[in-house]
Amino acid sequence: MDIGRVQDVSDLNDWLKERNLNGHWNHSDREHEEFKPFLWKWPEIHAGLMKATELVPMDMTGRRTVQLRNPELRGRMSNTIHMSIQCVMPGEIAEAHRHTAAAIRYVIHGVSGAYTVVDGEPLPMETGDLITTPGWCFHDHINEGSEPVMWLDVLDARIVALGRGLGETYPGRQQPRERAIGYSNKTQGHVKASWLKHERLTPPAMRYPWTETDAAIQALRESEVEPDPYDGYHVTYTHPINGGPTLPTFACELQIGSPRLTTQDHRHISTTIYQAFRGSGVTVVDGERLEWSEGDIFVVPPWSWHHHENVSDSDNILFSVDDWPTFKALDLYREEGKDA
Ligand code: GTQ
Ligand code: FE2
Repeated sequence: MDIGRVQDVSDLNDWLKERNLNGHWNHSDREHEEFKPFLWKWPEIHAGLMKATELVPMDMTGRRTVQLRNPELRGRMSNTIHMSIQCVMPGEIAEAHRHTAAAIRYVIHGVSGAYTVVDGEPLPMETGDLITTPGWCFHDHINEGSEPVMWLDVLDARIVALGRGLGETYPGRQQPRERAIGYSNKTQGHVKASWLKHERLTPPAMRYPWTETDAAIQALRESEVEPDPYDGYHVTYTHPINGGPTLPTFACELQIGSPRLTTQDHRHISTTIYQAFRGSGVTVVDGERLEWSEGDIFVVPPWSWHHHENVSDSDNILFSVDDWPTFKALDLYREEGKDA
């Protein structure tokens, strides 16, 4: 069509569309990036993953994972962070590679003799441990134990994809294990080797053992401090160098809900993905009741009002990942609380 023959707005919309242009008044072509809360049941994730251990050998896939996908987002779980469940069977190796995306592993079923090896250091995987794999560190996963090891993977893959994610394989299936177990925690945790320069801006791979996390939440639970009105007794796993959130792009957090606790509603611009680590409860998101049992995973989309209810007589524990560090770094973070 020639511009001279355009008579009305509809003609103009067509004319623009033919040229890969669009008027701001014409909203119909806008890509849909909003999504609703969603919950995945653990028995289904587990059954699918166990079947994959029979049908999908490690040489068919670099990683044997089941990805969580939000029905409203094509092939994605959220617009920023991504979660999968991974299993490595006894004797198996998930071969070494690295990528610009940073990852964490939260161990659901730990096994003595299972390790994630990050830049030459084996990090043991026991139940409830959190292990970081900062961006561009080589990592492979090995299981020298006698049971399947299982964990949650969380990657900042969608954030990295704002540009373009890069990755490469290691020359060889496995890295040599040239560092002692516990080396990074011991030398870059409470005390630091003062004469060694840390060239990387990203933190070293760290292991946050469950025994220490559990001790921290129990100490808070038994203290006189008032819990957070929105999240109860809530902790953030700290970045070992700057004391801030776990990774530059997202924070790993954990909260304990005491029996019959109902938190207040709030909303924030960040996305939160929860895993019910222990016990059961209900999270109400924009009026929708997500009833969760142990192992279930659910996502609270940005700017959705939500609160948590512990309707049982025992404590529950939610593990979560939240992309708030990305928003704060860009001065985009907003949050609102509703007073009870
Ligand atoms: O274990 O290295 O779920 O690279 C997705 C990409 C896990 C891993 C995932 C990965 C990994
Ligand atoms: Fe990886």
